[in-house]
Amino acid sequence: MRRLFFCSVAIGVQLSGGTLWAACSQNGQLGGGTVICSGTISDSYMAEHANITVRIERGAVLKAGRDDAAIEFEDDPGTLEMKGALQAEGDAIRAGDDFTLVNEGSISAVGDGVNISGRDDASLTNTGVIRTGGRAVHMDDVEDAGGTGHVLMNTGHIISIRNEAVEGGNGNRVVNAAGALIQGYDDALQLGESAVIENHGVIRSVGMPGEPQDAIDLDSGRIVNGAGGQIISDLDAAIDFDASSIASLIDNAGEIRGVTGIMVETHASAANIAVQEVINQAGGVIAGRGGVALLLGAGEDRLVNHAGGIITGSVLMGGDADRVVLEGSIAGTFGGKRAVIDGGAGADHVVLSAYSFDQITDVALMRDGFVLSLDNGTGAADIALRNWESFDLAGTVYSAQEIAALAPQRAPLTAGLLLLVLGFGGMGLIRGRRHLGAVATVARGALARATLGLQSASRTGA
Ligand SMILES: [Ca+2]
Ligand SMILES: [Ca+2]
Ligand SMILES: [Ca+2]
Ligand SMILES: [Ca+2]
Repeated sequence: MRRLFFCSVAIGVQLSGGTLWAACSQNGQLGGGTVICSGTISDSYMAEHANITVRIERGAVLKAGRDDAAIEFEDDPGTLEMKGALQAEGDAIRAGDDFTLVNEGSISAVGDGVNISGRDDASLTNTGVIRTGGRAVHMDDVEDAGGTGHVLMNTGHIISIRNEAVEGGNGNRVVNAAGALIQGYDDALQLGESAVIENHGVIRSVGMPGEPQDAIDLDSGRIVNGAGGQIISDLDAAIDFDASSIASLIDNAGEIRGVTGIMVETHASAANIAVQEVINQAGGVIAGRGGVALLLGAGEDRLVNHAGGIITGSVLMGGDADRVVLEGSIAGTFGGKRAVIDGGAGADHVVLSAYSFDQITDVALMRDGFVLSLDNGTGAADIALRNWESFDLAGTVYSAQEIAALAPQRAPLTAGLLLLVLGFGGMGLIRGRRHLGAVATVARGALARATLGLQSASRTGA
């Protein structure tokens, strides 16, 4: 670490572009005071004592090489008031516990922007720009030490062009304001357990080809995505929960969109077994363009879709006793073409508050469920429901058998019979008996849906 010990009176240094005024004042070097850097400085700066505040003045530029951070705080705590620019070939800032950063300027680094990995309890406020090749904000643990209690408030831009934008540990809080951006090439925001995330701006993962990544990757926590907030992954899940047994909540009034919308790790070796509660408010969008909007795995998960909330893709609630509440009328096919609302294993309960039993206009059986056609006067709607054990229609609860009994009697196509049909060669057999008329028509429809269901299951089984 090279150290700057300019005197408090600025001195001139010869740079390739001519003589520029450059200095970090000595006043405050011993702690408790403020070091002020101004001009253009081609060197790094180390604060060697606790309680030093370093202020990079507006218009000042610190250019640092690969070996040392542009600004390093050797002792805790330290404060950096960034109004100018840091340009680092390695990390821009390294600091310890209880670090405070207020960045109103520009931080660029080939390495990390802010590297406080292994440390705790930082307060980071960014209203400017942090743009890096490494992690823009690296506040993770190191071998399970540190990484906790950080608070990151962003009203500016935090961008990594080759890595995660923000990587943290457990118990971190991140607020991304309206108009603000957290963008990663890898995950945009990767946090551990008990994260608290509030987004009104854009959190987006744009890479990486061949190794897709998520907008938010976490173990557990609370995510509030306000109206106008966007959580977007170009190549993978918008929100991905890794292994955890701690319950999580997502409250969405904005947009959550990815190849998959919200998903949990389901691999047996590292499965997320926790409760996910998802509330989609009026105007909220949860969309998975690969076909699955929500995949919530084990745990007694909850989904409430308020009237005016939009879900595009299948909803797969996974193991354990799950509950889905769909408020308001359905426009067309719930979830879109081919979407299935699947309770999975366990005694699952679905609520369709805007439809009564006598507003079911048709029931078409499919494997482990049926497609309900509905009309409550707002227009024809349908929803494919699989693996649900009880149904609340306008306040009255019905069993799957009671609803399946509404299916046309000419086609008592039980799951067993359907499997039999499939076993005999499926469509070919049915087509060969088209003279059976109504039976064949209904069976073909049911078979098509069952086949869809199988495709959906295989598509989402990973
Ligand atoms: Ca779950
Ligand atoms: Ca579940
Ligand atoms: Ca279930
Ligand atoms: Ca079930």
